[in-house]
Amino acid sequence: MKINKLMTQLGNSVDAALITNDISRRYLTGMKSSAGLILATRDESYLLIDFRYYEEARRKVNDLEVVLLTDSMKQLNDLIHKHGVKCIAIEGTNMSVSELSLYQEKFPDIVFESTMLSKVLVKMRSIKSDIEIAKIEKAQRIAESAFLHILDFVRAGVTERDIALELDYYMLRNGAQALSFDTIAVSGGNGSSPHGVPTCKKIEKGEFLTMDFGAVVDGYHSDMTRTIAIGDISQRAQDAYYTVLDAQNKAIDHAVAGITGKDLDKVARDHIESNGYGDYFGHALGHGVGMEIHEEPRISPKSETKLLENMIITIEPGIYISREFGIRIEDMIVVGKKSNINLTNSPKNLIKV
Ligand SMILES: [Mn+2]
Repeated sequence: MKINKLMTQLGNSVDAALITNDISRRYLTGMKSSAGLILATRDESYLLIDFRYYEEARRKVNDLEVVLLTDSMKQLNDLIHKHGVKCIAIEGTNMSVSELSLYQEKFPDIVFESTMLSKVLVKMRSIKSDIEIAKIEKAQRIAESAFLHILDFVRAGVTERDIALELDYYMLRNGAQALSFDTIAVSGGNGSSPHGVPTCKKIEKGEFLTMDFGAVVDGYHSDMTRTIAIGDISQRAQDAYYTVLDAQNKAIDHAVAGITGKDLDKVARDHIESNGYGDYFGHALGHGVGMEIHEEPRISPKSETKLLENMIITIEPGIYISREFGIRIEDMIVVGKKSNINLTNSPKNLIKV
């Protein structure tokens, strides 16, 4: 039924939509494939898909007519004429210039509208259905059980790379179909780059270890970060940790429908600034999560987007002091009308191993 909703939201200025992007196609059909086209018209919608996926599509895809893809341009041409299509919305943010010129050359009488479709799809995807929320929650359960597992594995002398590999292996062994992104496990001075790459550096007593990781279930991603202490750490490092945690908790309290991305970002940023760490939080507070690890809405100082019920966002403030240490704490939140649900159950009080 997503396809009907899409056509309604596109309004009357176009009479068809041509979907060419893999993620959009999966979102609208519920089926993963590496090639294929959707042509949605006012009366009927078609999934043109090749032999490799045709049988599966016939079984799984109900709200589009499944057509065996043989000659895409000829088949599109037939459908365009059959439905009297004159203006087609295309995914401007995903289509290459050469692809667009090919369509324009093959269909000189058709007007291609390249901004609306991407916008409508991004907005639709940002608001999750109960089924989508359940998939993300399942992915998160796998990640947080990996976190519990890693607490037993981590000790001084183990390398960052071994920790990352252990997290990956655990998640894949316990139901993750893929990893959300390259797992981050960084310690000590290496932790001050937010997206640092795990190295062969051994973690040492007195350091922080930051782990940012996630699992994929049915195409939906999870995203979490925890920072833990190896042995005793300095008072200054502890203060910074609790500044990040308090900033995060404050922001979570404000993550309800109606607030803009920039106002939510400001809640955490103001707290970090007022504690003297304003220069050390150099990235956005969070982002939407779903079929892509980073999607709408953005929770950044520039984002005018208002949060809506059933958006899933991360809240991940940090403090990074060059060559000394880095701290980040990240939870995933389902936005509600007046409150929210935190999908991340892993403890946040400073853990010392
Ligand atoms: Mn994240």
